[in-house]
Amino acid sequence: MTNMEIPAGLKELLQGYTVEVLRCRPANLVEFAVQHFTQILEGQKNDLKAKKRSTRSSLKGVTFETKSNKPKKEDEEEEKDIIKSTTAKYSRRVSVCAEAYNPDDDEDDDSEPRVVHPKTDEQRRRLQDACRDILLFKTLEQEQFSEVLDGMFEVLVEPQDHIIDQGDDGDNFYVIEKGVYDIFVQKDGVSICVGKYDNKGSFGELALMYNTPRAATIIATQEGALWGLDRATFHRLILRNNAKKRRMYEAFIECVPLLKSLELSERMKIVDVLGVRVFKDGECLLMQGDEADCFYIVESGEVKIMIKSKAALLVSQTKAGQQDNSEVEVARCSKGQYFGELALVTNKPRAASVYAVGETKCLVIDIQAFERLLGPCMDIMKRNISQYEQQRVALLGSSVDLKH
Ligand code: 1OR
Ligand code: 1OR
Repeated sequence: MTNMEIPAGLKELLQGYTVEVLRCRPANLVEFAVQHFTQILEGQKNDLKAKKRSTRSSLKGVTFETKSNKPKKEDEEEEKDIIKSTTAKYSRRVSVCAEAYNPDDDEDDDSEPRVVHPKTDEQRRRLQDACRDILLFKTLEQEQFSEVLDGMFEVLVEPQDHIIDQGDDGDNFYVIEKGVYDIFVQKDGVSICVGKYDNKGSFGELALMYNTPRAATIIATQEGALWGLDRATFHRLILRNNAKKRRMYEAFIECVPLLKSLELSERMKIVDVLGVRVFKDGECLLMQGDEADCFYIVESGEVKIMIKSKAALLVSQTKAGQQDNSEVEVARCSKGQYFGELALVTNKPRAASVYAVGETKCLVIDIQAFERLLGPCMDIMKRNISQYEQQRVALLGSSVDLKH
């Protein structure tokens, strides 16, 4: 069986090639492949030369280097090879997908000194609270997460402050500690408010991830506090982690039926921003009536959907021995299925409560990323939403029947 193993890096190589084919649409696939892989090979040769030239001993004094043990170092080298092997001429600045693998080489270099902004205990506590639910941090190892916290700095804001202006170059990524921030996007020269952040969340990741101009303007509507993370630290920690995330989730995400209609590059952008959460058996993921800010895909385990309504009440009364305080199970979702889209699509509170059945792992996507990336899947979701409606009618009907 061992000789059946897929060589490390093969997937990434083929994926990189596929992305470039989709993007450049070359007439001759074979000729394009020769060009593409020659570029990568040349890149690798240059990297090797550069590696030999660089005096690795000078890295020894850097704080974050000293802690790493051998296997981790090898892992990081492998990570860098993936980052660099996909850095072909064709993927420079143009392809948003490939850019994620392409952190600026100099900024991403291990020799970049680790940034530490000293904080009081009180500041660190506030920072930790603000970062607890930040999806981009959810897949970081503990050590990387604490490096991120070290690298963050406090930014106090006044009403009407422009934190980010659309079109600018990206400097920092921001986590919200408090305050309300409007999101404006220019459409045909007119600035339209497309949403807001209300005392939680984060923004400013796109320009840093994909090396693109700022995609929106973010304006504080009241006094507030943010935590900034500079571009170099974001690259070093978040982008490297994203390369790992892509490797971990690309196979799974390709099998999610909802996302089938998306292009590979679009699915990879979802992977870049998703977070992962693990729930214990019986834990409540969503509460009916709550305000919604996330969308979920089950990675492993199962969830049950429970509703508390007149219809549910009628049904539960008919089921002997059911003691669920008028909540009734209406559906289950398992691996590859999604939930939590209804409130985001209809802009209403959660229509049902959701509980883990056994330990359950979910991929989580925030509302802004949902709106930005899942537009093409909207038809499928709307079709399924209309089925909820039919089901509701069916349930009502059956409960009435049973009563008589
Ligand atoms: P950035 O670095 O481009 C602006 O700087 C930030 O605004 C961006 O990262 C996101 O973090 C955030 N489209 C693009 N960026 C958005 C959006 C958005 N919402 C928040 N940001 N859309 C709105 C979705 C509610 C899509 C509008 C068509
Ligand atoms: P949400 O954001 O409202 C609860 O949060 C989620 O439960 C909801 O999105 C759906 O993703 C999911 N009625 C309402 N929500 C449902 C239903 C449902 N099934 C799953 N969800 N019905 C069951 C249809 C089989 C209708 C019940 C009367």
